[in-house]
Formats: sequence, C-alpha cells, structure tokens
Amino acid sequence: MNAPERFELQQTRFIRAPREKVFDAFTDEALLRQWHCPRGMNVAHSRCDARAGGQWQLNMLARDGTRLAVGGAYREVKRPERLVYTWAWQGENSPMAGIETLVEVDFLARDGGTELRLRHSGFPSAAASEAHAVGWRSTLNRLLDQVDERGSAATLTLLGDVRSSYTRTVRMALAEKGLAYTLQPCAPHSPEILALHPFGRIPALRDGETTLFESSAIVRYLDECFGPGPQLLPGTPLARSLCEQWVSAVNAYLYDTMVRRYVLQYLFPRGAGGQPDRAVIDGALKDMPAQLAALDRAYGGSDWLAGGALSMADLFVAPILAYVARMPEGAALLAAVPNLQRAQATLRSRESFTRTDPAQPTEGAKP
Ligand SMILES: N[C@@H](CCC(=O)N[C@@H](CS)C(=O)NCC(=O)O)C(=O)O
Repeated sequence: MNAPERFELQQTRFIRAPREKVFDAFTDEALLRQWHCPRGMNVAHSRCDARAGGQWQLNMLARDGTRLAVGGAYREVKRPERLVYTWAWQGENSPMAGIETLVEVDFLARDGGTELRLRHSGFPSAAASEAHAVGWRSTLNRLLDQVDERGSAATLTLLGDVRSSYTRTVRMALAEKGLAYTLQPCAPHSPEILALHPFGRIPALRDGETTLFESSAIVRYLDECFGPGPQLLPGTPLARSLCEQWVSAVNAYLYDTMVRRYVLQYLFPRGAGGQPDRAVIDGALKDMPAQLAALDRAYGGSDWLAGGALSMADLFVAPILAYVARMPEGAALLAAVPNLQRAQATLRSRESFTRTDPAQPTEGAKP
C-alpha cells in the first residue's frame, strides 16, 4: 500500500541579529514566551528541555479565550546552526490531534545577521500546510520583533505620505499603541504602493510578508495584534458599531467633501491659471456645515465619538479637521460647532497628534 501523501511548508527570513541570539530564542523557555505564537495571541505557558530527546510544550491563548496546546521532542540541537523537533497539537478538538509533524530550522550566518530557514513537514493536507504557513509567517514576525534591535520597526513598515490624512490616522494609531515602525515615503499610485494596494491609495502596511490596505483594516490589525496601549476598537457592541459608523462616514462622505473637494483644491490648485477651482470649493462649502453639525451632535458633551474613550473613529476625523482649520473659511466653519472644537482641542493635546504633524520631521523608526 502507498504511504499517504504528506505536505510541507518552507519559509526563509533574514534577521538582523546574531545566530546565537536567534537560536536561543527557540530554546529558552522565557524567551519562547515572548514570541512563539501568531500575532494577537499570547504564550500562556512554555517549557523546554533543549537537548536531543528532551521535550517541549507551549500553551497559546487567543484573545477570545481559545487555548491551544502544542508540544513535541527535540531530535537535533546543534547551537547555533540547526534545530530539529517534532510538533504535535494536543487536545481532542484539534483537527491535527494525534498527527506528528517535523520542524527543521537552519540558522545561517549572513551579512552580519542570520538567515533562518524553516521547514515544517508531514502535514496530511495542503490546507493544513497552508494554515501553518500563515501561522509561521505571523510567528516569525514576532521573533523578529523580539531579537532585532529595531523591535517592531523590523517588521512593520507603513507606506504613505505624512501629508495624507489617512496616513496620519494610521501613524496616530501606531503612536497610541507605542509601536515602533518604519515609514516608507510613498506617493499614491506609485509602483511601490500598487504592489500592495490594488487601488493605489495610501497608506498601506507591510508586516513582514503580510500586507494590508485600507486604513480601518490596518488600524484594526494594529489594535488587535499589539498590546498594550489603548484599545482603539471599543469593547461593547454598540460602541464598536458607532466607531465603525463614523469610520464609514469618513470614507463615504466626509473625506470627499472636506479633503478632496475642499482642502486639496487649496493645497494643489487645479483651476484656471493654477488657481483653486472656486466652483468646486463653493460646492464643498455648501455641504460642509451639515456634515460638521452631524459630527458636533455626535460628540455632544463627550470628547470622544464612541464608547466614552479615544477610538479609531476619532483618529479618522482629527487629521481631516486639522486641515479644515487651516483653510481660509476654516475658522468660521468650526466656530459654529463648539462641541467638535472642544473635542478636537482635547485630541490635539495628545502626543500621537503633535508627533504626527506633517510639518514635523518624521520620526523614522520610533513610534
Ligand atoms: N479608504 C482609503 C482611502 C485612502 C485615500 O483615499 N488616501 C488618499 C490620500 S489621503 C489617496 O491615496 N489619494 C489618492 C487618490 O485618490 O487617487 C483608506 O481608508 O485608506
């Protein structure tokens, strides 16, 4: 009888850290706890006896309380070059329960750092192999954050332009979460952005080999994958829906009126003789009071749009209003919406706002 077909995955990552440091991150119990699970989860317990025949065990905890347990035995421990161990999910509910797979990791010295080559083999199906590939991509991002001196700036790259209000929203979220990142200046529809964003808008995020576009998706990812820092998506269903409601309103109505048809007409005039197109501006000015009044009512006596605390919704609104305030009609428009003005004054005192001012020098890899 033929042996059943087996599937495998392979991943290679260059890590800016010496081989010993990367190797030890795989074999030290305390270090393993810092990184060995996909983003958005935690290692609740780790145990390892890193010598041939020794056992290892990890318990992972998801945000929703789901617990996953995995373990196995070391087959080869050759510091700092090679590590081989078996891998088996535990627990009756795991679709992989009782199936032993094999992890082989080679650590090669390259360009002052480490080339990590990982092979995980013995999966019963292509789907199982692909699911584990997704998990490893995310887990290896955490390894890089852990061993590279740049921290999360080793994996998180934001592509955008500091003048873009949506880019600022995401930069504010990164700052609120205290996350180091690399900023890659990038124009809309440039080849760099089109490689990540099918519609060519900015910003986009790269997390290692994972990419995301749409600011709300990016902020949600940052919020759910990285702690501590404030929770940018409110905890209750209603507050979360209100947050989403205002993010959608920015995407569907407010950005178009206040930025595209108003602010950009002044900043990048396209009218006759290189002047702002007055008709477009006047059209936007007609629509803006009602939109600002809607925001004013939503803020009411609170400084926050949803859930009584800062949320992603506030981060979408603030960069737009900061531009409106600087335009010729801005002061008069905002004078009519006192709740909004008060709430914006509160938000503008936050470091995440001041440090992402487009006029400020960019802070490179710092949060
Ligand atoms: N819904 C998108 C909107 C992004 C967006 O429109 N960004 C502007 C810069 S603030 C842009 O790329 N504009 C170029 C264009 O409209 O072609 C998001 O949330 O990221």
